Amino acid sequence: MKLVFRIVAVSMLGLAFSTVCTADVKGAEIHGTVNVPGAVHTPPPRYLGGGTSGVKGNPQTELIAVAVEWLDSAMAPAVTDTALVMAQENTWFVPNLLVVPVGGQVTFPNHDAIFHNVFSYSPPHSFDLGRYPKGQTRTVRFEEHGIVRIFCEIHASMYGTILVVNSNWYRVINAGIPFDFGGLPSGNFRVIAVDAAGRRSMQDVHVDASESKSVSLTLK
Ligand SMILES: [Cu+2]
Repeated sequence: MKLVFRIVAVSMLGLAFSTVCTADVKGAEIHGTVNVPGAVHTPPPRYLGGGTSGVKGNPQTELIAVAVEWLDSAMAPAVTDTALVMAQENTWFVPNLLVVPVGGQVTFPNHDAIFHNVFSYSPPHSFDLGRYPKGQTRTVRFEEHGIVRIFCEIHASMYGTILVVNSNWYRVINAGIPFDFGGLPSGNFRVIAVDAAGRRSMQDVHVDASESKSVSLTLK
């Protein structure tokens, strides 16, 4: 009698499990667009110490980092030991926008013939790497999720942003290009978008299994 009950219970569990798996095969999807109101302020051209190249406006300001964080799970994102790169080039941070998972690293090589500094006062991770010359680099590991604004104390025109996400669903897109994240579990998500100037937008959204939801974010 006991054995029969156990077999029935196990097969019911198996049925429930396979039903969940079937429903999650496609997964939920969040897609949408990020609206960028007006152009980012572009500082005037700056000239390097060597005097060889006048530097044009920052061509990267139309990039947007976008991610969805799963609010129902504290699961740590997958991280590799490979650091992303935010270089100092022609008195800019290049690229000046990155998105990294919590625990990820960013390296800041100086490619210019002048000294630069890299610092942030942002609460998720304030740091100051000091001044260093061409050919040197420093690496920072980001352990808290949030938006980290990056600056150089020597050159006020240098700015960048690193979006640190507690998620495996993230990417950098061009402004105006729709994004989509598929294969999501059902549940509650926070969609986060930020640009290099630190303008941001967030929206919470719930998706059921296999549901596809659209969001529209406007950076402020
Ligand atoms: Cu600098």
